[in-house]
Amino acid sequence: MSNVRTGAQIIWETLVREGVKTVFGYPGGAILPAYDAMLDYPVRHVLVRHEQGATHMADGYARASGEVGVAIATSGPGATNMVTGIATAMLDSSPILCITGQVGSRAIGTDAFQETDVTGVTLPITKHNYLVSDVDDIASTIHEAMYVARSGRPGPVLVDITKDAQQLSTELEWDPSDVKLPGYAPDLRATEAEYQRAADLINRAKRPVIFAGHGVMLSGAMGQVLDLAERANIPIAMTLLGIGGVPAQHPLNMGMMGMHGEAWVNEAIQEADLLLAFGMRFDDRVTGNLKTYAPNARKIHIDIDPAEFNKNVKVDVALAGDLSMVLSDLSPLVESGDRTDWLHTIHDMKGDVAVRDIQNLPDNGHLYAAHVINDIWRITNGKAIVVTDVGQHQMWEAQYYRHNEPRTLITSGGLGTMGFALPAAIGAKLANPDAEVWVVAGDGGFQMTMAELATIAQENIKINVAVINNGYLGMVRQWQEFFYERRYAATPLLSPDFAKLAECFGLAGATINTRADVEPAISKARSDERTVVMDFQVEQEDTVYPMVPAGADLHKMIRRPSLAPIVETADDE
Ligand SMILES: Cc1cc2nc3c(=O)[nH]c(=O)nc-3n(C[C@H](O)[C@H](O)[C@H](O)COP(=O)(O)OP(=O)(O)OC[C@H]3O[C@@H](n4cnc5c(N)ncnc54)[C@H](O)[C@@H]3O)c2cc1C
Ligand SMILES: Cc1ncc(C[n+]2csc(CCOP(=O)(O)OP(=O)(O)O)c2C)c(N)n1
Ligand SMILES: [Mg+2]
Repeated sequence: MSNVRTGAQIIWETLVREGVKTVFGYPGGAILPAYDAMLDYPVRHVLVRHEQGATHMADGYARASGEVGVAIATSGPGATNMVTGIATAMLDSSPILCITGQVGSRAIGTDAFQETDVTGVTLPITKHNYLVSDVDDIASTIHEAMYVARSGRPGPVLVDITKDAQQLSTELEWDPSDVKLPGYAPDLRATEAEYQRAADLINRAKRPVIFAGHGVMLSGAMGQVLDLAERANIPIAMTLLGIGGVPAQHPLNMGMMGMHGEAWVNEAIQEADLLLAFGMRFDDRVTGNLKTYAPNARKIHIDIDPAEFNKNVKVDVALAGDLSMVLSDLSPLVESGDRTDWLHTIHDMKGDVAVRDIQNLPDNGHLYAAHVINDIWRITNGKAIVVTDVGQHQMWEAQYYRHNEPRTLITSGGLGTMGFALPAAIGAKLANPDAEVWVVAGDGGFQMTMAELATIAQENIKINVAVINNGYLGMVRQWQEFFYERRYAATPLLSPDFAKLAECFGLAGATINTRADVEPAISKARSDERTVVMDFQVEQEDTVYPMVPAGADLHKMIRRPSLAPIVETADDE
């Protein structure tokens, strides 16, 4: 068979050779040649309802599977609709490939119909991007783009391909060998002396804490982290994106750190004499006031991206490289240690867990989001993949759903993109067809991308959707409550009847407003073959505790004032 192919065919042929089985996209003029060729290749195309959805689906696919997720769109508005999803993937180091059509190469720069300089627009929010105007460059560029997306610190890559490059033909030359790029060295190694310094600090430390970040899962170092922690008796704190990297039930796992982390975790960090930061980037949600952050602690930072070293927090030892590789070299130098005193101190700090824990509240007729999420956790045995949106419900999910497996919490941490959950869950489900997938979204964020319910219906996808409906843009309302004298500017939110809405799409819906109805609704949804949208009408002015106000000292948290009553509903007033 001749090796001559059109550029459009080469796009699919290279994607198939790269192992891509599913793409998320939306057609249009400049990508039409590629769409025409697609029909002849074994690729499942998921027609989205908005290109932002395609990028979040690719992102959800990548986060659930560890493989590169692929999204495709046309030029101009198709490409610009992808911007939010690309930035979301960039901030959370998620490997996605976005392919966009571009106007013909001769028309570039003429303000041609649907022309946008999308490589210019996405330059700061991609790990790398390419404009391809020569059919001979398509195969090698896609091969390189896939490599760049998944290697080193993963991230989004965009390949913009002109319409004429898609239409012209050439001899397909496929070179599957490793990509070598000048100036790009994803495989870094620290020196032996640096390893020894790190080991000495660990062996001498009396009050160390391991920070398990997103990099633990990205590098597949879960077992090694636990092994080190157990041998040296070091407690572990997780970032939001590190959740799942260490089993929630493990006795050394204290829980989440930071703005809405567990109070005792933040207190332990402030008292620690050594922090071992594993694949995390000291986000401002994690550190609070940098001037008073972990004042007594030496710091060891292991990260694949040296640009993260000393960016926010000055560290004593920085070990560059893939966490799993670094730990293979470091762990043999670490002595087993008995840190009973430190572990007891932390255990005592845990004493006031009930201050935040509203599980103990008797059923007082109020439905709290925490109850809904705790019930989802209990009934799914903690085994579901939960994809959250952004806001209060996201934090309650992190607090009340206890994840024991990696890649089972999928959430937009760095960009905090509302509208992420529903499309990302579609991607996660297609990456893991046998998994039970749940969306936990707010009434605000759900309305940003709920058109993707039509995608769910068309593709016959089964997920469970819990809308935590508090009638507010709750997280912003919470800031207004604390810092703007309860002046609720533009946060009260009217919503459609979500259950009826689901039915309009041919899906199932349910409305739940009492605590007793939560469990039966969850169980019924799980046994329904259709996607079910559950409208949980919860306490309207409930608040996420504890909270470190932005920029405040990490240990100066706002705590839940008392156990009962928590807050009156708007209806009670
Ligand atoms: C409303 C809201 C509230 C939030 N509150 C909190 C909070 O209370 N606590 C909290 O923790 N977060 C919170 N966040 C999330 C926060 O903004 C950050 O997204 C999060 O802290 C980042 O976690 P991370 O550093 O582990 O992951 P990432 O930002 O994904 O960073 C991963 C790091 O790992 C490195 N890495 C990647 N691959 C490897 C590898 N193979 N080997 C070694 N290193 C690798 C990367 O270079 C990077 O430095 C909140 C977000 C929102 C939207
Ligand atoms: C696209 C986008 N716009 C605005 C924001 C700012 N924001 C953060 S949380 C939030 C409120 C979310 O409300 P809802 O989805 O109802 O969730 P809740 O906090 O009530 O659980 C807003 C507006 C954002 N994160 N993303
Ligand atoms: Mg809300």
